[in-house]
Amino acid sequence: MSLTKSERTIIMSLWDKVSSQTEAIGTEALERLFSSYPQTKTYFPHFDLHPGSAQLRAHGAKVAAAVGEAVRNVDNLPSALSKLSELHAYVLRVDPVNFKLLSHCLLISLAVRLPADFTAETHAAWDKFLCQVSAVLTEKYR
Ligand code: HNI
Repeated sequence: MSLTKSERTIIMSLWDKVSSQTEAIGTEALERLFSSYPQTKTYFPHFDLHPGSAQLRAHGAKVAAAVGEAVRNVDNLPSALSKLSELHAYVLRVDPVNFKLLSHCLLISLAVRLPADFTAETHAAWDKFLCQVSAVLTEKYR
C-alpha cells in the first residue's frame, strides 16, 4: 500500500531532524542487528564487526545514505533503489527475513534519538516506509 501524504510528511520530517546523525544511526542499527540477531553476521565474514569498527561505521554510513535516498524518492522507490535491489538479490543473496530485522533495529535507533517525536503514528509510518524499502530490495527474488 502506498504511503499517505501525512505518512510522507512524517518520514521526511523525522529524517530531517536526524540529518546530522544519520551515520551514527546506520552504524548503531547494524550494531544492534549483529548483537541481537547474530545469524545476520554470516553475510559479513569479511568485516570486522566489533562495535565501533571502521568497517562497521563505513557500512553504517552507506546504509544510512541509502535510507536518505529512499526518503528523498519516496514516490519512486523501485527506480531509486534498483541498483541496490540487484546487488542484494543477485550478488549478495540476502534472505528477505533479514530485512525485517534490520528495519526493526533502524526503528529503535531512530526512536532512542528522538523519543518525543517517535509517537505511535510516527512509528507506524516509518515501519510502513521501511517495509516498502525492504520489499524493493528483495523483489528481484520473486
Ligand atoms: Ni545491505 C551492501 C543498503 C539491508 C547485507 N547495503 C549495502 C550497500 C548499501 C546497502 C547502500 C553498499 C552498496 C555498494 O557498495 O554499492 N542494505 C542496505 C539497505 C538495507 C540493507 C538500505 C535495508 C534497509 N543488507 C541488508 C541486510 C543485509 C545486508 C538485511 C544482511 C543481513 N549489504 C549487505 C552486504 C553488503 C551490503 C553483505 C556488502 C558489504 C560489503 O561492502 O562487502
